[in-house]
Amino acid sequence: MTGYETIKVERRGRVGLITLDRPEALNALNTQLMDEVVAAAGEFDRDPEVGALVLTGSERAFAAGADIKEMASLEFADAYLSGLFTGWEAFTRLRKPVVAAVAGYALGGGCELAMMCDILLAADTARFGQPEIKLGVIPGMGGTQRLTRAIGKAKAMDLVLTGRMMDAEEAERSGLVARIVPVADLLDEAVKLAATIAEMSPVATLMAKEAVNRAFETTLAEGVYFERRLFNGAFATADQKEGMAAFAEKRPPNFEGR
Ligand code: CO8
Repeated sequence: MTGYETIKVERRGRVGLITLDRPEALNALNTQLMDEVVAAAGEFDRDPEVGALVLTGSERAFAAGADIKEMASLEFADAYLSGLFTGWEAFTRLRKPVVAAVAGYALGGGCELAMMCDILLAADTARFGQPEIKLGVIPGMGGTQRLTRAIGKAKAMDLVLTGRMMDAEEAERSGLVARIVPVADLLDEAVKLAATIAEMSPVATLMAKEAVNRAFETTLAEGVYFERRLFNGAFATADQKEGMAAFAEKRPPNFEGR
């Protein structure tokens, strides 16, 4: 995992940590950064020693959006034919849980990238917004859809149509973020959270992520049916036997991922 120029990548125990690192542009998401994040995250996703990922930025910005300077002179055909930024779709197909640790600005594509993650942990300094309307465009990496699902139409319209930012308190109140922590503790808390997830049965963890995400793609009846199939399937794993035996024997489980 070397040779990256726009991100830093490290392992902390069973947690794969990716840090966006374009400080000169407040971590604006250009094509190189997208390709590097997708490559590094994909490697962690395939690594059996990794159980969960953390994606973070700097104290000043998680990411201040897609790179406006890269996009400014594009014509329709350039954007359409190149499939501009569609590489991020691979990020949404990661199978392991990803914790977004957000401090400072998470704007435009930055907010959209945070919403592609599975759990959003915010520093008290975090500020979220979809300011694309002020640039004469609209969100293009899922913002109108994921934000609306996360916080409902009223607030999504408010943010998308005015481009205003919301602070961490409002984001938590609205259901966008799971928890707020002091900015100084953000990374430690995010890694701790990911490490907790990484201690669970890997099979059950992937099943749980898959099942929750299904809720956004299907009807309630189909979603419950999908969940039941996975739930029943969990009884074919050694980890289910171990988890339930450990409970009965009043000891911590030792999951082997089988
Ligand atoms: N792109 C490129 N460069 C950026 C970006 C960005 N999104 N944001 C900040 N920068 C750069 C600035 O240009 C500046 O560089 P320089 O020093 O060379 O001028 C440097 O980062 C520092 O920024 P500021 O001096 O502006 O810092 P401030 O603290 O004064 O302001 C803000 C911080 C409020 C975050 C401000 O930088 C800002 O408003 N940034 C733009 C936010 C924005 O509009 N984001 C949305 C971008 S559009 C988008 O994300 C669309 C996504 C969908 C695309 C999908 C296509 C299919």
